[in-house]
Amino acid sequence: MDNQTMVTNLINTARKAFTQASDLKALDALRVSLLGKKGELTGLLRGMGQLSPEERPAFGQLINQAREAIEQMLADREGQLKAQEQAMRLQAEAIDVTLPTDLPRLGAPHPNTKVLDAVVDCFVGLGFEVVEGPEIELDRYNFELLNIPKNHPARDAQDTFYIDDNIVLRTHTSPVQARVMLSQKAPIRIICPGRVYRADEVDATHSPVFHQIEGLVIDKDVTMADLRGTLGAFARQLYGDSITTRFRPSFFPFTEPSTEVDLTCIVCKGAGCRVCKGTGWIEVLGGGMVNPKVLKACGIDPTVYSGFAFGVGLERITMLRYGISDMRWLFEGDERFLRQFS
Ligand code: 2U9
Repeated sequence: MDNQTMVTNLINTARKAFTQASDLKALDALRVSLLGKKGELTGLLRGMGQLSPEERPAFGQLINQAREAIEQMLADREGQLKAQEQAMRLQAEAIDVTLPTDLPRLGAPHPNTKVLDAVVDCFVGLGFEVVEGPEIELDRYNFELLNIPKNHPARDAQDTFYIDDNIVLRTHTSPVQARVMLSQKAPIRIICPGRVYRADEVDATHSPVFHQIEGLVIDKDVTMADLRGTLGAFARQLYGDSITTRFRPSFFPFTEPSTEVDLTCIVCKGAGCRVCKGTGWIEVLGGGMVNPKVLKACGIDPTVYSGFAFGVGLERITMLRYGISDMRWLFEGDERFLRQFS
């Protein structure tokens, strides 16, 4: 076999071997077997010693061409295999970002919070400010300034939690309003939401801890008509335009005259149903004109100023808003209940 044929055979065999090398390790073994010190090409080169000096340059050239061809094949195959390996690795390491994961468990606003936010929005829109005050109160602010006399049943230890003779857990948020009247000048336009305490047994409609939202407006020429307009706007904003108010005479020591305020039943829209016991109305609020005795006790001249006040139980309107039939759900922190308001 002549040299040319030998080299051509070597190149052809190498080409076939390169296509068969299926990974980088096999490719490296092939490189060693072809180009290494003990490799086939080196073996051919060794045979050069047996050639005549005239034959050597042509043979050397032949070997160099073969080396170049083989190195090119090696580089090409290496490129292919590297690309192949990378593609395989990318596929193996692929992450499906659409797979569901362990989501953090998000909380939800308490239904009381949602309703309170809506009430606050409504009154802030009417120009009221939100004021808070202490839950542990002096008898003076909780009762005395509000014209609740010493023998009044509300003062009884059966109804009120006493810390000592002089200190109580507030039974309403009215002491906050008394504090504002004593420390600020008219005009006053405030709502006072907050936690209040009464010595009640727990049942579907009572809790010893609940929340009130009370409002107070003091200015010149404030009348019952202003109370009607304000509570009408409140009813429409919270429950819709079809809801109106009905005022019935009542009595509170701190307002004179006093009124209980019904709203059109939000379930049947006045037609009569179980919730309104067939009357078409539900009792929701209380209110009235601030008793002149209270104005005076709180440092406001009742011959110059008048005012209206009202109060509403937050749990009551939350229950109506969401159709909750038992108040205990609002205090138990049961996630199955609370999740429904997220
Ligand atoms: C001052 C003067 C007057 C606040 C008022 C009511 C009527 C009322 C109830 C609603 C449901 C209590 O939570 S409830 O059980 N409240 O009926 N509240 S007038 O009158 C005030 C407050 C402060 C200085």
